[in-house]
Amino acid sequence: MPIQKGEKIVVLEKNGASAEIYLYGATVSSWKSGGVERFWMSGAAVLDGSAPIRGGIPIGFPIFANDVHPEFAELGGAHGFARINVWTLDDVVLETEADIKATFRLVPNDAISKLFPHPFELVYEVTLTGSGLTTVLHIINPASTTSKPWQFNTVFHTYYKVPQSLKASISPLQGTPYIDRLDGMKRKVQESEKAFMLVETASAYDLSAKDEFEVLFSYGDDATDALKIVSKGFPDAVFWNPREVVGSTVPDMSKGGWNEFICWEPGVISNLATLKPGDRFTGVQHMEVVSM
Ligand code: TA6
Repeated sequence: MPIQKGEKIVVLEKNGASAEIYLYGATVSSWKSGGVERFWMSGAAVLDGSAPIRGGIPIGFPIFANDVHPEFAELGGAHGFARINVWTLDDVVLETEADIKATFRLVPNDAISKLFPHPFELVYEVTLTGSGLTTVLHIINPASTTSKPWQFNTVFHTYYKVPQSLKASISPLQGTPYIDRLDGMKRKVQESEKAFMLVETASAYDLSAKDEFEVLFSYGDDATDALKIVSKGFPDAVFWNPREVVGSTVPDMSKGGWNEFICWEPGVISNLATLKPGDRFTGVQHMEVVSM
């Protein structure tokens, strides 16, 4: 079966690869390709729909984090309400010989409208091939005579599973400006070609110089494959790992979890984006397994 539609989880399969998506938050919780799980899921993750899922790809909307835009802090806390609401799966699933695509939607409910009193629609496409996964988020301000422009942040908070987070790296980033969220939001420039996760890091890289930003996610020098990650439409990407001192204070992070993942999170983060009635934002994240 190329798609299994469970009450809570949708499973996609294509050419030996698979992906699992919780309707709660439309959170992609697993992506297996080349016989390897590519996304990290905390052993202590809450999976009953009572808290955001710690792992996979939680979707942040309409806020990224309180330190970046404190004026948005009331919008569902850190990372907003999209990751803590149940999305619906469209009936139509598109399949070709090469891929399978499922689409998920979130529209306002009463609780959301109290926080964010704007008409909106989120449409999320997840496409699986034998070697790749593409996630596309459309954020829509529907046209109507009463609609007004509104602002948002968004993020694909992607947790990549790694054998050892100290060895993994993202490159090429040399010369890329970033905001250091752990150093008073100072603006800095990446000096080395590769960014490693040797200490606690929460840096928002500025990808806006290019419409399409490609990085190589390396598992380490001895790895036989790597991930090519391409993001389109997103002006930023956060590079995050709390390491032990902070990670051990996160209740749903399994002990030692910080050694097992690195987050590279394309998004609209350092500035709020504005959508006028009838406008749509589209952000794309494509991950492809490549041989080394
Ligand atoms: O994206 C990085 C970040 O904003 C960190 O600052 C960190 O707190 C993390 O996300 C996790 O946030 P969460 O709300 O899921 O605990």
